[in-house]
Amino acid sequence: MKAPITVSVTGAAGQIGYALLTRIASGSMFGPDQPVNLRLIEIEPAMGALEGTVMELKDCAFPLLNEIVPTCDLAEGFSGTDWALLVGSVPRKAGMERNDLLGINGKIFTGQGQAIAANAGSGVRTLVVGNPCNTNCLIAMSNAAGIPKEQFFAMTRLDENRAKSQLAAKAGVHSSDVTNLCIWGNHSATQYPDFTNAKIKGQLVTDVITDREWLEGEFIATVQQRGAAIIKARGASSAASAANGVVDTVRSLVTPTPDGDWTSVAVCSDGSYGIPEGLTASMPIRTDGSTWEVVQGVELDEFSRAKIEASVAELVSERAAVADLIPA
Ligand code: NAX
Repeated sequence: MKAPITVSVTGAAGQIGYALLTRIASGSMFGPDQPVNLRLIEIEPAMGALEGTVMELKDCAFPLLNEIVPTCDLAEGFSGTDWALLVGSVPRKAGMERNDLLGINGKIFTGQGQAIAANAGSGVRTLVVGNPCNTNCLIAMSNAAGIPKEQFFAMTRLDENRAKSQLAAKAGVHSSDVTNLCIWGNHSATQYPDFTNAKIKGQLVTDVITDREWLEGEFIATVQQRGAAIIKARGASSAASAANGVVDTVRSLVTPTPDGDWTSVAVCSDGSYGIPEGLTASMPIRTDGSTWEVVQGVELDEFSRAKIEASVAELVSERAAVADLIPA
């Protein structure tokens, strides 16, 4: 039996946490022969609800679940962890401006970044899900002294999956037939699902779906607004699909990327594609299962470049809004 991997999850009593923890404990994230320890982090008022989630996890009697530690102490929560999944954050309430949310949640991620650096091993990898996830990731990374920037990620995989599903439905194929789909920029309504480089069964999407008006209009809008559409229909924000996005993101980072393909995740920009260095922006990534690289040479037409620039401009303004939370 392999040694267990330790996974810390913040916001563990929330709805994404509820859908995510069973997926991790059942082996969906790290495979059917990899035991896991779970460190479940919540704020004090949610510890009662977390206890309920812990009882359910125990009641599943998962063969791979080695240990569960519920805690509201960050040091305990991140102690010796291999993966920090930062899901918990404060939801946007009526009357709250985007910058208010950035400020409130930003403070959560300074503390968590520091606690990760102080308590996890230097190899810890962090995936930020709590919104605004790109900028929260930037804050956590900037406050985690000593942890390499390459080990911080923010989630845009749910958006990639949504985009693949929309293209597959339009073309009458299965979503697994869609490859090379990159979400560029911010996980927000400005994100750009790049259909110009995406492929269906190896053929360019634009050769399979010739309705360019649909691709440039309805397709992009549907992906950008999918979160809001789910809230409208369900009365609650996406949870199972978001949890699935977390599982897919981590799996894609720990297993080699299939030949010729790439995956979307927001990473610290190295300046590729003119995205300012240091911003946490989503782009096409390939990995051998341990180290990753930004895929170079993806051709971007004028339409794509304009869309990416708009999303990157939003990231620049978010970074400016939280400048006081980013140590020089
Ligand atoms: P919930 O409100 O159901 O759960 C959030 C949980 O976080 C709560 O249990 C709360 O007590 C906890 N929490 C708050 N502050 C905390 C802190 N400082 N430390 C630890 N825990 C804390 O939200 P849920 O639906 O689970 O969504 C969680 C986050 O994911 C939200 O920010 C949401 O916007 C974001 N999402 C991000 C997505 C992405 O693709 N990046 C998609 C889904 C989702 O919208």
